[in-house]
Amino acid sequence: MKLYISPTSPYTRKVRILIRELGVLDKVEEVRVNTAEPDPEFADANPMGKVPTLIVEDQALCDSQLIIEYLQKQFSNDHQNDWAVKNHIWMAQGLIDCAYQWVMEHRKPDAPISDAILNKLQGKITKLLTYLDRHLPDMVQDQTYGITLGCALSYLEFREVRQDWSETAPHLADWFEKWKQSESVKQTAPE
Ligand SMILES: N[C@@H](CCC(=O)N[C@@H](CS)C(=O)NCC(=O)O)C(=O)O
Repeated sequence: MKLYISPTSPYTRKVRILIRELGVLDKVEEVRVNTAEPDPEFADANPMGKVPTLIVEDQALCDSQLIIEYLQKQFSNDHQNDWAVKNHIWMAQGLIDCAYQWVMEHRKPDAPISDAILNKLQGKITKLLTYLDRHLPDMVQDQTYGITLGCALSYLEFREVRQDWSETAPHLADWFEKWKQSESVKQTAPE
């Protein structure tokens, strides 16, 4: 399998951590791409031009959650059917989405940065952190949830989207310190 990656992408990191946790790194070739100037092979594989993209047999899987579900089915037979857990996975993904949009707002090439958009995103981030903090113990045993949440919190830190979140979410902050110690997390730190 070939996995198109960017080493700073939080979506990519979710998949890279899972691959290491499943012990299947030897089955995957990780190929760095520049999404701003995609090479033709990558552009052909994923018309959206986004990472991660997993090439498996002759098809391209073009979304991190889809790739995670595929890999779990192939290598661990781990299916999550609990809707509350699935919903939490999407909220943790929502935290990544808000943080990523916040970063993109700062990188707009021609338009001025909108304080209204930044404030709206920060408001959502606060609400998500509060919600996820409240429900942490019930959910965190789930592998996909833990990975998604860790990548989201790490991205807040890495891109300096939010500095003070440990006061908003003290349980998440404690959990995050432990999460950072695992080998798969250290190996995929953004560069
Ligand atoms: N929903 C997608 C989002 C992936 C995504 O937006 N990746 C970013 C990198 S962090 C990307 O490739 N951006 C380049 C672009 O949109 O052109 C997923 O979960 O895989």
